[in-house]
Amino acid sequence: MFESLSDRLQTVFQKLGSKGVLTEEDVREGMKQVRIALLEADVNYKVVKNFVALVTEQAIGEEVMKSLTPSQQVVKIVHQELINLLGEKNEPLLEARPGPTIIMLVGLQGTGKTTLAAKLGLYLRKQKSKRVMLVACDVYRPAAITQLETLGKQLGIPVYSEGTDARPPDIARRAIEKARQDLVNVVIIDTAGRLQIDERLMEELEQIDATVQTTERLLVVDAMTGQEAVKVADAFNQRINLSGLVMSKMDGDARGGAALSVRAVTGVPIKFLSTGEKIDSNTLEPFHPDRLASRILGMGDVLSLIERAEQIYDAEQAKAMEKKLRKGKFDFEDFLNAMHQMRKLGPFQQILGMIPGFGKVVQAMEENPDMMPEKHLKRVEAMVCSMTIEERRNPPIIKGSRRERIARGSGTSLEEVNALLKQFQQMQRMMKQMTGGKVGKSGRGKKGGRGGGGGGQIDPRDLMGMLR
Ligand SMILES: Nc1nc2c(ncn2[C@@H]2O[C@H](COP(=O)(O)OP(=O)(O)O)[C@@H](O)[C@H]2O)c(=O)[nH]1
Ligand SMILES: [Mg+2]
Repeated sequence: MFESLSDRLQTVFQKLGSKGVLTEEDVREGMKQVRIALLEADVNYKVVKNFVALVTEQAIGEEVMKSLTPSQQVVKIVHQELINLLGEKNEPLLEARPGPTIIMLVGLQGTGKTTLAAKLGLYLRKQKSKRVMLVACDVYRPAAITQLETLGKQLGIPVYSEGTDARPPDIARRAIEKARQDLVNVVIIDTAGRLQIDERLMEELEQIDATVQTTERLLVVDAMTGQEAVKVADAFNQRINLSGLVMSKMDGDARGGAALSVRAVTGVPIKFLSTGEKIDSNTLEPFHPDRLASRILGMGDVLSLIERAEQIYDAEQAKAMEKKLRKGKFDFEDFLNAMHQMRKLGPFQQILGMIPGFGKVVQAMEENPDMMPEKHLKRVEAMVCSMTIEERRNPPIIKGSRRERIARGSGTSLEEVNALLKQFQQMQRMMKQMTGGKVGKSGRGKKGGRGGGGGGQIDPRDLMGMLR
């Protein structure tokens, strides 16, 4: 999502940047292009108009025009206005005191409510250490209840359900009683959807809310539905005082207009982005306006990447690996290990796309599958897997006939094996240089205590820093 918009905007700014001195005319022409780019991304017409007016007014101001880097100032203004448009800052979930916190998920059919119930449950348990309960209030389709129960079972999260005969407000009330008994912190209520806004559904949602006094009323918005999504959000908000929005299906190829318009039109904050059918901690992320704005402008999203790295970061393993690095004993087994860790971060091109300036690279790779790093990595992995344990631990013994055997075993060529071994040698040399002698000059030195033996560990943040 946003690739095409991101591309267009970057082209506009490149053009402005190539000019050095900017005239008011240049800025206005640039803003015209920005306007077209936003409209083509399906951003709401009024939102675009307002956005362009705000940016233009600031950009043709004297301070910008007379500054040393006018085009960069313009980018900065666009960045800031995008952040404002998206809601300024992350809005965390509200918590009820005393608990339990009650979250009601609402939205049209198929937007991803049930999927979100499970993702959110997992997120709250894993990241926030909450005891969670899911409640099945979509009583119109038996399959909906089974779906929630199956997800609950998979994740080990209890699901409260009374089948299809009870009324949703009553189910919700009894679920909350049960949650109190079981000392549950957060109750997530999955509700029914309709194909369109529907009076009876709205009444039912209002009744559930009136009965249990929900803490959060989150509307799940399908990002793929474009401007229609904005209309739906507006209609829901008129009836049910929404406390937040969740954009689902952000992994799709929609142009992104809904995500960019919905907050401005409804005034309701986006709280999460959901990016896949799979239920795991990589597919639900708290929404940060500044990060998305940076992503759109091709400044990358290093912060989200770091957060993700920290989630999978295994301190024990990192410490062990670091020790080996210091001794120059990093071998192919460690390499394989590191690769598996990295894979947990998510698909490679998605990770690359979060790094500033790599948006274009990712696009090129998607157009030319042979360039996919994933593909290359698979070949490397095959080669390493074709080595014996002894060879992995002691790469220098891999000579002539061993190399041929590895090439055959992994379905690669001798040249590839040679290249890999050469790269590995170079990497080892580089690592020895980096870790040998004076460590920790970069200043992250967390616990002070520099100088003493066994200092800091490898921190994913430092690794990310290297990529910048
Ligand atoms: N690609 C993608 N598919 C999703 C996402 N969220 C949900 N889905 C899929 O959309 C369909 C409807 O989801 P569901 O949770 O049953 O929607 P509900 O009717 O609102 O409860 C299912 O096939 C989900 O797997 C998402 O973020 N990305
Ligand atoms: Mg459902």
